[in-house]
This record gives sequence, C-alpha cells and structure tokens, in this order.
Amino acid sequence: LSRFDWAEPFLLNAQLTEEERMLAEAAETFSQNALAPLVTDSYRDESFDRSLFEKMGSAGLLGATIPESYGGLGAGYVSYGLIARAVERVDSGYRSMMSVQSSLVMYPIFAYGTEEQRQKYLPGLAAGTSIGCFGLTEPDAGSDPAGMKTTAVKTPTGYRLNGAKMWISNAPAADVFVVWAKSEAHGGKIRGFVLDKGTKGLSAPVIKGKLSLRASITGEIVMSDVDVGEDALLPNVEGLKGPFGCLNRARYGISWGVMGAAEACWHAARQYGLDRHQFGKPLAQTQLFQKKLADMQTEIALGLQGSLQLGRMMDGGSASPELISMMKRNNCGKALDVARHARDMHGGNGISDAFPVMRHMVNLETVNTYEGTHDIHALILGRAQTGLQAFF
Ligand code: TGC
Ligand code: FAD
Repeated sequence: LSRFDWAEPFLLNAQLTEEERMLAEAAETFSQNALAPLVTDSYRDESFDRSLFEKMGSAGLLGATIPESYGGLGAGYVSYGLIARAVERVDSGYRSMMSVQSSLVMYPIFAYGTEEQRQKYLPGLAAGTSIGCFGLTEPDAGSDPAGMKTTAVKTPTGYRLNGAKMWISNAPAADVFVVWAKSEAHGGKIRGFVLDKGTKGLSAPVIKGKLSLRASITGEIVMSDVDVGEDALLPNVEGLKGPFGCLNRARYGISWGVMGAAEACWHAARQYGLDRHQFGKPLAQTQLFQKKLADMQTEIALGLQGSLQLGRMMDGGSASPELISMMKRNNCGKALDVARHARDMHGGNGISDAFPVMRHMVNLETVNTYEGTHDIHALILGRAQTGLQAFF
C-alpha cells in the first residue's frame, strides 16, 4: 500500500489528463493571484469590478467547453469543473460570474442559436469584453419556472417582450441578456431570447442589501414593451428543456465549485487548529477538533471523486440530469456543513473577514438555494426512484 496524502486521499490529480492538470493549475494560479487579493474588500464594500471578466477571459476561464473557433477552449467538462473548483476556492461570487457567463449564456447561444448569433456574441463573451446574464427566475416563479409570467408576443418584425425577472446574477452589468418567456406564437411554450443592453424598455436595476455573494452583482431584469427582431429568438429549442439544458451544465460546475469553497474552509480550520493553543496545547490536538477535520476531509474527498466521475460521464455522454441533481445537492449541503464547522472552529476570529470562513459560509447559503434548492433536488431524486411527482 502507498502513503496517505491527507489533502488528496483519492490522488485526484493523478486521475487527470496532462491537459486537465495544466488547466487546473493555470486556473488556480489565476484565482490566487488575480482574485484572492481583491475578495475581502470587494465583499466588504459589495463592489463589482467589470474588468475581472476581461481578466478571466484572458486567462481562458470563460466558455471553456465552447469550441476554439468561437473563442472558447474546446475543453471537456472535467476541465470546466476544475476551473469552477479553483475559482470558488476564492469566492462563490467569482465562480458565479464565470459559470453564468459560460454555462448559462455562452452555452445556450452555442447550442440553441443560429450561426449569426454565435458569431455575434460568443467571441466577446469568451474574451470577457462582453458580460452576459440569464433570466429565468421571476418574483412569483422560482422553484417552479413553468409558472413564469413573462410573455413574448409576435409583432410584424419580431417579438414584444413584457415581464420581470428576479435575482439575476450579472444583470446590472450585462451587455447580453438571455431571457426565457412564454411565446404566444409558439402555443404558449417557453422560448429563449437574446436581448442587447440599451434596447428600449429593457432595464436591470441592482438588488442591494445581499448578505451573501456580495462580490457578485445581482439584479432584476425589467422588460416593458421590449421590441426585438426575429433574430433575437433562439430558434433551436422550445419548452423548459431549453433553460434546463443550460442548468444541467451550471449545476454540474457548482458541484465542483462548492468543493473548492469547502477545501478552503477545511484547510483554514486545520491551519488555525495547528496555530492556536488553548489549555496548553494546539486545538488540533483535541479529539473533537480532529473528528471535525476527519469529517471534512472525508466528505470533500468523496464529493470531488463523485464530481470527477460525473464529469467523465458528461464528457462521455452518459450523464443524467438526476445524477447532476444528486451531486449539486449533496456537495452544496456538505460544503455548507464544512463551512459552518470551520467557522465555529475559528472561535471569535471566525466571524471576522480577516479569515475566509464566514464569507464562504454565507455564500454557500446562496449556492445551496440557486440552480434548484437542496429540497427541490431531493424531489427530483425522489420522483426518479418512486415514479411519483411530489412537487404539486
Ligand atoms: P418537468 O415536467 O419535470 O419537465 C418539463 C420539461 O423540461 C424537461 N426537463 C429537463 N430537460 C433537461 N434537463 C433537465 N434537468 C430537465 N428537467 C426537466 C422535461 O423533460 C420536460 O420536457 P418536455 O419536452 O417533456 O416538456 O417540469 P416541472 O415544471 O415539473 O419541473 C419541476 C422542477 C422542480 C424539477 C424544475 O422546475 C426545477 O428544477 N426547478 C428549480 C428551478 C431552478 O433550478 N432555477 C434556476 C434558475 S437559474 C439560477 O439559479 C442561476 S444562479 C447562477 C449563478 O449565479 O451561478
Ligand atoms: P421558492 O421557490 O419560493 O422556495 C422557497 C422554499 O420553498 C425553498 O426552501 C424551497 O426548497 C421550498 N419549496 C419550493 N417548492 C417546494 C415544493 N414543491 N415542495 C417542498 N418545498 C418547496 N435565477 C436566475 O434565473 N438567474 C440567475 O442568474 C440567478 N442568480 C441568483 C443569484 C442569487 C444571489 C440568488 C439568491 C438567486 C439567484 N437566482 C437566479 C434565483 C434562484 O434560482 C432561486 O432563488 C431559486 O431557484 C429558488 O427560488 P425562490 O427564491 O423563488 O424560492
């Protein structure tokens, strides 16, 4: 038998290809050099720096799975997951910026759009010179997006959109809005539209007062008689499977991302326990402290291994939405648990932003809620194994 690597019990790095390892290292270096120094102030001040998108774009972090001919990397889903893990090790808000742009804006334009739409939008989004957002949730339709009220009505030249979206990441800074609406001309089915900033009747007011994900900007999308041409419609999908096709990819990325945040909390708690002495010995020399570290190590190792296998299945074409629900749900729940314990293990210091643990903890409250709440994913898994619908 081989020696135990406490930080990497499954030797995950050794399971990666050379290309995946290089990408992961590049994402980690970028995240630590370009993002980590900013995060404390950015979180404290709830400030948003648009130039971060360009920096992420230059580092190749946007649209990793999109083909190179549109500005992406043409990489696989394991690589995309490794990027999410590296970025979220710093902050869930930064990972949110990256994953909305990649999975929720670039992916639908690539998968459901025309060649003209791809050419028009993807290179700028990949470079980060253009910022995208994804509007599905509404004030009265969160877990149940089928209940959306936003409408698209046919006009002689295109469509007129009316409605409001709520809790939309990147919206106040966005140049490109992928929005989902019920289209009268398509029998009331949900269709996707790509709107440009500056279109008359379109606005995106910022949502203030968030106590979580403060380094990421969030807003509403208000559409009041927004007239767009026929070329704004994403022609190649209809129904809820359009937005869900994007969510599958983003949820998968989150399953990796939250493990990055959990690793940051675990490593911080371990180091704190080694440095801090009480009762004449390091905290890390107490049984309770070690039990908590062992639980963190175990859940993170299992979560990462599950995400890696899911990524391999995504790349091989055998992943199911239900398996994505399992990994998104479990990894978010475990990461939140790790962060709460890490906060506690830091004692009073744990509530200070001089340490990262409470920031990660409150961020993970959002991540556990968005892209399908912990309980909604349980209902998806419950339905899959009983055949019984428990949503309504
Ligand atoms: P249901 O009857 O289950 O399905 C309706 C149609 O959609 C298809 N479908 C899927 N297709 C692909 N992938 C999936 N994961 C799919 N899930 C469903 C399904 O096959 C069906 O197609 P068709 O052709 O037969 O019509 O729909 P339902 O209304 O009963 O849905 C129930 C439920 C709860 C599963 C679903 O609505 C749900 O997942 N709710 C959660 C909502 C959610 O995740 N919102 C996310 C908003 S975006 C966001 O949070 C971004 S945060 C980004 C960041 O900052 O990182
Ligand atoms: P609700 O659906 O009202 O749920 C409230 C509670 O009820 C939850 O605990 C839920 O699990 C529970 N519940 C709901 N239905 C059932 C049921 N049938 N049975 C049992 N329990 C149930 N959306 C986007 O479209 N784009 C974005 O970019 C985006 N970014 C976000 C960023 C942030 C910071 C946040 C906080 C949210 C974001 N969202 C975004 C919205 C997010 O996806 C929703 O908040 C989420 O889907 C939950 O919807 P809701 O808030 O309306 O909660």
